[in-house]
Amino acid sequence: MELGPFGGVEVYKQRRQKLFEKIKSGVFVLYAHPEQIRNNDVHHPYRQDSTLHYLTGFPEPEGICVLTANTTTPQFILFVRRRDPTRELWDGFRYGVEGTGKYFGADKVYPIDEFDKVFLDLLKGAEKIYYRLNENHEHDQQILGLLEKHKVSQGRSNRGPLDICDSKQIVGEMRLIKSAYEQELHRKACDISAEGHLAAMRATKPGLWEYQIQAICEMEFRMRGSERLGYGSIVGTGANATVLHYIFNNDQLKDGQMLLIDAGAEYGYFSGDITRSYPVNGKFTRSQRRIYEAVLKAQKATVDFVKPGKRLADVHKFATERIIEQMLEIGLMKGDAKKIYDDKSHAKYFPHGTSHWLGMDVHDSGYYQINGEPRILEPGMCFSVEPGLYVPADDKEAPSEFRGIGIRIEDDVYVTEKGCENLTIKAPKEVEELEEVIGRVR
Ligand SMILES: [Mn+2]
Repeated sequence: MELGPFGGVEVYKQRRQKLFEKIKSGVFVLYAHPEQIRNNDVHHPYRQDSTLHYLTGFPEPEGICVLTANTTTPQFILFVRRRDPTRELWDGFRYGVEGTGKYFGADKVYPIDEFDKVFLDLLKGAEKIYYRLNENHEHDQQILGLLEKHKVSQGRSNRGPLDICDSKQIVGEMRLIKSAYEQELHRKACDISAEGHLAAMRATKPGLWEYQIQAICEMEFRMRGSERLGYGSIVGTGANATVLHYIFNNDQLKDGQMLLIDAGAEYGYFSGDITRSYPVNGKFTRSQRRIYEAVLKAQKATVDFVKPGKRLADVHKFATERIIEQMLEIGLMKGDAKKIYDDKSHAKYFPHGTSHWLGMDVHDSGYYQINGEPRILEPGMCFSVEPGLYVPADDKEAPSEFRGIGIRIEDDVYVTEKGCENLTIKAPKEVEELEEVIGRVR
């Protein structure tokens, strides 16, 4: 096992440096993600909170990161679990106080059980604290209790407790614009994700089960160096593809159906997010091809539309207009395009947004609006472009040829100086490319 943070301490130090400048005379406090119980004494696989990872690279649960800008020199302080031979025998290695100090570049490291005492000292002279409320009740109790003690310790001041600002919003704005190094990691996550989709396509054939296709896709992720998934994979055959967040993945692929896979690998804590839809038997029927190409045209036009100065709201409006045009073209809807847009009746078949921020979290941090206005796109922002059409199997209004078909095509794009870069183009999406690879096990 390689010790220390992924990629070395320097990158985390630079991020903290930027944050110190923003928090001025405040104290910033952030808890590690708690472990989650699956059943009895079995835990879900542990993954660190993205914001805590972003600032420290520290991978363990039950840690707290404190950044103090109220001191003469800014301090980076970590509270961590003590080493414990018995617990380590059962649950594995811990850095402990000494190891954390050695590998993570902290100015000071304390055992987590000393947090209450030390934190009160750290609050001296602070003007406010940065903390995310309402994410974890126990953490809230601890912090609010300490703020009350801090207030009492000031004697009669007529002041209330210190002001609380949100910790994750301030870092979220930093995380939204990715550095060249971050883009490099993200590009790799997207490459690996595309390779997983390609492997799944090659293996797809009637008779397999959704969870088997899932396993092939995820095995390729892992074999290419992805430690874990960016999110739970969605593999839906036939009408299962019309369920947006289908999670059962336990149905059998049948000849003549379309298959939808929404899956992404994580690399260096960055997540890919790709969706592809294609015929189980490797050959589009005429109807499948018509509805597929309707979404494909809208999706490609929307990727081309992305450039700095536009807003995500513009991207969504553009995608929606293209999808409506295409629905009218293939006869999925009838009527006037503008009227459909205005009364939102397209939402019956295209019910979700076109994009979300993408980064260390698949639905990444960063404001979507500033002062109530959709924000302007800038180089270094990354998001998904994922229009879709979903026709319920029992929809009497839709032409029968399209019933029970769900199509989503999703790529991940970076805003560049002049336009955008599509990071997931290696996952085939053209009809001819798909027909070439489906079922062709290497
Ligand atoms: Mn997505």
